[in-house]
Amino acid sequence: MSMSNANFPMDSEGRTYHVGVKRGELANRIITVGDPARAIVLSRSLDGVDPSAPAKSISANLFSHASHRGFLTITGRYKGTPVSIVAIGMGVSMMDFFVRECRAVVDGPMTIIRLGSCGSLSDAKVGDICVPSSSYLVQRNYDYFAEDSSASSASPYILSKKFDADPEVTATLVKNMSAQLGDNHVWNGINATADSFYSSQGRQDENFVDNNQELFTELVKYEPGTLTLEMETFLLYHLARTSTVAPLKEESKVKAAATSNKHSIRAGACMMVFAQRKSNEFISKEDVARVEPLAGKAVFDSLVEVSLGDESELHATEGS
Ligand code: R1P
Ligand code: URA
Repeated sequence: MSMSNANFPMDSEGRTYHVGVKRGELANRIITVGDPARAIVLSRSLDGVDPSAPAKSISANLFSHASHRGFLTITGRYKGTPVSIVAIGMGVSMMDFFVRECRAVVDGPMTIIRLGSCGSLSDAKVGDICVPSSSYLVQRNYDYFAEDSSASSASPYILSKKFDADPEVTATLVKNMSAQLGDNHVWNGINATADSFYSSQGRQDENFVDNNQELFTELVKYEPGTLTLEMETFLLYHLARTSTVAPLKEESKVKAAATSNKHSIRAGACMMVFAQRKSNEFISKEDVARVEPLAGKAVFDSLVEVSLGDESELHATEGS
């Protein structure tokens, strides 16, 4: 594979360096997951997929591409509307590769919804769904642990400001999740995205110095609505908030800024509770198999229900 352009590498076919997608392979409406097996489960809800086909394979009716860096893209239609499913693996770096590389090869506005798993710090039980209206980042303060650290008063974990999901996407997800799973299994609140599954999610590990015994108390004090901990949503919300309607002519910039449609990406997320951190319970395989397809349907329904925004305005800026 030979790439050109060190600033944003692409191969001779126009495929991006890590996700490996090119123009025409992705829909403007995307559901992103961590686990490729979850992507395949969700693909079974797409149009034209035979429900009796082997559960672990991708239907030949759908476009699919597995990249050399572990991203899996599946594109098809849901109730007639083009949608893509992209499995990205874990962590904020993978979310960054995914959002930037997909944005680069899709024209016009996009809606991206993450369907992930999480730990619950609240009363949400294993198998419940949390739909966060906003997310902040919990980062290990690496300097705190340095040999020569003079910052003895600094905190071992740094908490960022919150970034919001698109409110309409969030409200639609709550409604559609409730329709699939029942109101009492759907929660709406704040998510904390951590830079580790372990230390910055308050897991105790005697092999390392983590100074995280008080972390849950600190999170709830910082944001009393904190319901969940996982590893990607903050970056999705952050990149949607910083996405531009580009390229823009000067007059379009003014026009775009004057509307609510000044970002090219609308984002939302929902997570299945896999770990109940207060009771220490972990979800069973059977519960995952029951909840995943239902949650997937709710996300697809939301993706096609929410408008992409004023496409004519965004398209009008193309080629400028
Ligand atoms: C950790 O087990 C992984 O699970 C969660 C976390 O965010 C992290 O990626 O989400 P996914 O199930 O989407 O991967
Ligand atoms: N994913 C996470 O990041 N944390 C959990 O506790 C469970 C799933």
